Amino acid sequence: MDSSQASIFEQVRVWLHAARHIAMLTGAGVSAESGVPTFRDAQTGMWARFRPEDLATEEAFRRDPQRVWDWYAERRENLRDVQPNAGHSAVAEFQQRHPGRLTLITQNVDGLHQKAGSPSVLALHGTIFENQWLDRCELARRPMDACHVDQAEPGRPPRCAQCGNLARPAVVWFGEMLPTAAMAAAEQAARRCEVMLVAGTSGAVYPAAGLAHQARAAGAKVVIVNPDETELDEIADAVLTGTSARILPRLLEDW
Ligand code: BJW
Repeated sequence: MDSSQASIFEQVRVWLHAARHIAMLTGAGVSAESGVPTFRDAQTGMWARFRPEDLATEEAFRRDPQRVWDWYAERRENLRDVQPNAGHSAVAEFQQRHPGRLTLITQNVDGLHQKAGSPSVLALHGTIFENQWLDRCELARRPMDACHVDQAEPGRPPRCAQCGNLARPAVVWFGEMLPTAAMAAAEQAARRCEVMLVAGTSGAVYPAAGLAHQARAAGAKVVIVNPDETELDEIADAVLTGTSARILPRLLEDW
């Protein structure tokens, strides 16, 4: 760390120390050092190999459920043995040491914050490990296991044996609303925090990225942790250039 980064780092530590409420927004980059690919990184991101509109929309699933199901099945398989990294652990330990002080908001669907021991996580884009019904109908109001998904053929998207409804991953695709309660809690945290930490996200996807704007408008300091430039840098009070597994443990260790 050069001397200018070191002084920004110390300034951010002072803001964090003084803050009664901290909001933290994380994205795919915080899981990169656990071996999970991001979406938009030029060489390694998933969108370097796939087009989002072919995979992460309801239209794509309706057009070719098997293709989308296979993509999620492969990602679920790849995530099975993945472990949280030092960044996830630092956040979880901070939340445990300071109950109620840091509201963790994630766009990630990989469950690694939860696996690291974060006691509370607002998961704005759902979870990759669960399914939900594609369509609403009388039978589909029942829990998934009541609808005979166990009769699905291996490797095929499960269908309700009674009504034919398809199961889909319980994630938020483009054009879909975010879970109302999680989004409301995230917006409240953005409005009341004194520091908004934004780690491992390109800041390209809304309404999640808008939380940093809301925090800034309400008077919070916005701090970015990322090895590369992001779309939120221009509204940031401080940019800490580096990876989350390297920076977060030092940023959040006890004063
Ligand atoms: C590291 C690192 C290391 C690397 N350490 N860092 C306003 C303006 C413009 C558009 C819109 C708008 N409002 C809504 C929209 C439309 C759309 C949108 O945002 N589009 C933009 C892309 C243009 N948003 C939506 O459609 C959302 N829904 C919605 O708005 O509904 C409203 C509505 C109204 C009325 C009717 C109906 C609806 C839904 C968005 C859902 C996003 N879903 C996905 C897929 C989830 C499921 C899955 O995983 O398959 O969520 S897309 C993908 O992007 C995923 C991510 O959560 C999300 C954000 O990506 P993230 O996490 O930032 O990853 P990357 O790859 O972009 O960045 C990684 C970063 O890590 C980089 O910066 C690296 O440098 C960094 N990094 N290594 C730290 N070691």
